[in-house]
Amino acid sequence: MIAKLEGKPRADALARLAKWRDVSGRDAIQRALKFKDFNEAWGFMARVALMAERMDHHPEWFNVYNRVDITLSTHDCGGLSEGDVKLAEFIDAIAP
Ligand code: HBI
Repeated sequence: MIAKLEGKPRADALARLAKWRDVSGRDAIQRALKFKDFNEAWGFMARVALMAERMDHHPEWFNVYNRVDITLSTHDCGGLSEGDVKLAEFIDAIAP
């Protein structure tokens, strides 16, 4: 069973993820990204998808042309977990 991230480890992790916002009404984080065009957005999504498969941890996302809105949460624990933090950090590292 995956542990829900709580207490100080959670606060510390969220403090590092300055570009991510809490989602109202659920235990999840969200970041909106904008790219030059669809090609760049899709290239980014492909890299995230490969990492998501490696991690067995997947984003919820919405893409229109050069926009990608990403929500991270862990369904297996009904909230935020270390997997969400790791995936968010990877996304931050490759985001424009
Ligand atoms: N991705 N975000 C997220 N949350 C999960 O709980 C999750 C996942 N990817 C795969 C996965 N769980 C598997 O453990 C199975 O539940 C399919």
